[in-house]
Amino acid sequence: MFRLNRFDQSPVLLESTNSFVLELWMPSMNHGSSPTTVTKVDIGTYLVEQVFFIMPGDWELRWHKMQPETNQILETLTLPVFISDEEFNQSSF
Ligand SMILES: [Cu+2]
Repeated sequence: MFRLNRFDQSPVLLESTNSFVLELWMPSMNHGSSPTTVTKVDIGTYLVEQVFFIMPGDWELRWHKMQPETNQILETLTLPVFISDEEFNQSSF
């Protein structure tokens, strides 16, 4: 589960009329992973499933705020995440 908060302490709208998409991207190799699914659980809380890091290394979680009618990206919050060999091996079964 992922709660969207801003690191700079700027206020976050309690309710958003936008939809959200989480893109998994590996910048060093210029590829992503299969699309995730995002489901709204509560105001400001979203459940993300189908999150598959297909290899270890440096990834980016690109959290896109979408305009629902046009499906246009309005804003992107990028969070770096490192998947170690150990974590990768533990997650594949
Ligand atoms: Cu890669």
